[in-house]
Amino acid sequence: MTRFQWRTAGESHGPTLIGILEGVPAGLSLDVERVNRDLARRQMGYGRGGRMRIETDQVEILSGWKGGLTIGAPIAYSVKNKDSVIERLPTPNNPRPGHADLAGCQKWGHRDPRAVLERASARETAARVAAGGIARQVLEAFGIEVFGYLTSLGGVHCAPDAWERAGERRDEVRGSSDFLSLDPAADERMRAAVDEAKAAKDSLGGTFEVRALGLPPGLGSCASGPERLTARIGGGLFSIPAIKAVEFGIGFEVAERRGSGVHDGIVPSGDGDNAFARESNRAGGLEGGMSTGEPLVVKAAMKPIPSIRLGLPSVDLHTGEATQATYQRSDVTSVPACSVVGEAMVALELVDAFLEKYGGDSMGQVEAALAHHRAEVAALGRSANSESQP
Ligand code: EPS
Repeated sequence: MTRFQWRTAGESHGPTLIGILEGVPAGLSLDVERVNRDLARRQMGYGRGGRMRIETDQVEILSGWKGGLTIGAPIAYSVKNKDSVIERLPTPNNPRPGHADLAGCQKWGHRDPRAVLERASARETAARVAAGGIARQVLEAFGIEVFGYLTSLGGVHCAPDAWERAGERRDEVRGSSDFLSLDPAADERMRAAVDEAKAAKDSLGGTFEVRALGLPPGLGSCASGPERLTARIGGGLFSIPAIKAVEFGIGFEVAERRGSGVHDGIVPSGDGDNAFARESNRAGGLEGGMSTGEPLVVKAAMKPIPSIRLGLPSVDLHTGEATQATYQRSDVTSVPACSVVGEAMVALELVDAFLEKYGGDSMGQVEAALAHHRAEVAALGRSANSESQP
């Protein structure tokens, strides 16, 4: 069993979403307002529907801290729903292609797709962002930054060097984009794409990237499949509703190039902490299912939202007759929000792997284990250097 665990519960239009986090070390100074800013960021993005004007997501920490510091006990929290109308909403009889409606009714034997969609709804991801916001604060205390941003929407792509151009100003640049991208110059074209899709009664998907900086080498393991960090981060991203593809580093392009054009040469770094560096980072920061110490770079594709005003072919669950899928209310797109959820999922997977490796009951114990490993990595570099001496 891993040291770090998280769970969420709650329906989209029920009274509240709740979450429990276990394994957060004692002694973390938890900034709740920062978690609330993460939640507010998830509500952003041009193309959201009416629901986002109703909700103002705020986390309430219910347990696991005292005087602003975590105490090592499970952290329970809630994010309340203002639109708590589950018992009054009509039954959407005609399942939406692309949503969980039909497969869920077939799974549980429900006659009412609402019994399925209330949990399948992306509303649940608000609870994940709160968990990820706490996970990110654990990682940041050890110098690790996790950063998600949108890279394309409805076929409109951001500049490929947007990350490099934003540099240290990435937080500010992302905050200035209506789409949470690092290329605000693309906003206008994206806004036009959203307006066109809306006028056509349709929806849009897109891609986002998550990067993690400051990771020590050796998180995860090659010793068994489920321990591989690639599987864990990939699984975490695929657990987000609507994610259809995930790529690490150059991703699918690995299949097109020769080995020499894929693998990242190992070179002396001249750095006393880690004597080994890479000529490139096409692997996206992972080798053998472990972190290499280079930045983690992972990209994901979100499909367009299945609630489409246009109405796709469906069948009435009660009469069995061909008809159109039920439409109630929806976003045109929520890829910007999904980039925030992706950031949270990567943070949750990384904190799990981090605490698995350096786990201790308190932040101080984790710090000591990390310092010990850092010293080992530095020593490996020194022995490599001394063996290369005549
Ligand atoms: C969603 C449908 C919409 C979205 C919702 C996800 O909600 P409603 O059915 O209330 O109009 O707004 O997303 C959120 C509420 C959220 O917080 O992200 C769906 O069908 O998945």
